[in-house]
Amino acid sequence: ELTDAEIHLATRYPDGSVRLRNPNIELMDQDILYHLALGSGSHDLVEMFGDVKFVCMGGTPKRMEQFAYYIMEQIGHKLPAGTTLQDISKYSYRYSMYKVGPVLSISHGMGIPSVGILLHEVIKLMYHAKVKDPIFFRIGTCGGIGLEGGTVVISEEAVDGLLRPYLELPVLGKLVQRTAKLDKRLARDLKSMAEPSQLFETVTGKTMCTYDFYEGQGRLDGAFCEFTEQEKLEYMEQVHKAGVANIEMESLSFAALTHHAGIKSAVVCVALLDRLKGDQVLAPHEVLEEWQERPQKLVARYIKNYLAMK
Ligand code: R2B
Ligand code: URA
Repeated sequence: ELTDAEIHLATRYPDGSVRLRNPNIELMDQDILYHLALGSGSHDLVEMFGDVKFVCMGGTPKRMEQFAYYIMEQIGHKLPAGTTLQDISKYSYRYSMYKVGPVLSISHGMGIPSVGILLHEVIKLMYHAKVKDPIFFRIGTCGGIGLEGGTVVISEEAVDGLLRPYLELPVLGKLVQRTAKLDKRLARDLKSMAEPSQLFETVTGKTMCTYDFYEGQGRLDGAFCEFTEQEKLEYMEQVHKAGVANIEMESLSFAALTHHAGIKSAVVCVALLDRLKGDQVLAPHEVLEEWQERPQKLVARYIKNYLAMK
């Protein structure tokens, strides 16, 4: 097993640009990033994306559009006169992508398959655009374990529903396993920048990533349920004891694929409820809206600070 630093070196070119661990790509005369509605033949990807430093992903197109406007204000970025923010991937009808100076804000949809497809194409985009040392963030929502709704959770590592710290994917009839590691330093730096708020807490912990929102997260309120509340709570206590602070549906793929590409990444999610107390998301719309801004604010603070130190 290689250390983080070794993987980081082995997977990047000496100048920090993203190295693709796939010899086929450079042999192709063009690479179509189908789900982004972009291509290396049809677009000048270096010109369009060469200045990117941060890639921020979250579930919904609306939230990522809001984040794009928010980060624009925070870093004082001005759009060229007479232009407005455009969804670069609009014609994919799959994901939305906004670019604000060095920041990309992209929606990833729900679940490991959706974020996985996106990551393949965004990592290739970084390679084609010759971006150096990009940092990836997922800003999302989750269920907390023993945490009040509104609590922000910074992931230390991602585990699956069996508490295994890797992504498992069948490839050519065999199971391939990829370690789901996140950047420890980045997580620590984010934690140190957390708002000392009386209103909510920011914590760190393991994040459990599941293949389903209902049965896969031990909910009693799906269309099907074949376990008791007692069994659900025993499982929650067991994973809680193993260090799991929250449950969501993308971190495993996000951590595994960024780590495999030698890209630093972090996952910051706000808990919408405490899974020890219930299953339904009951908080009113306005409350949910405000909660979802919390991970955005933290990541924006990191980006702002990073750019100011340059
Ligand atoms: C959090 O919220 C979504 C499910 O409601 C899913 O994308 C996730 O990880
Ligand atoms: N997202 C999830 O995946 N689970 C929750 O409980 C809430 C949001």
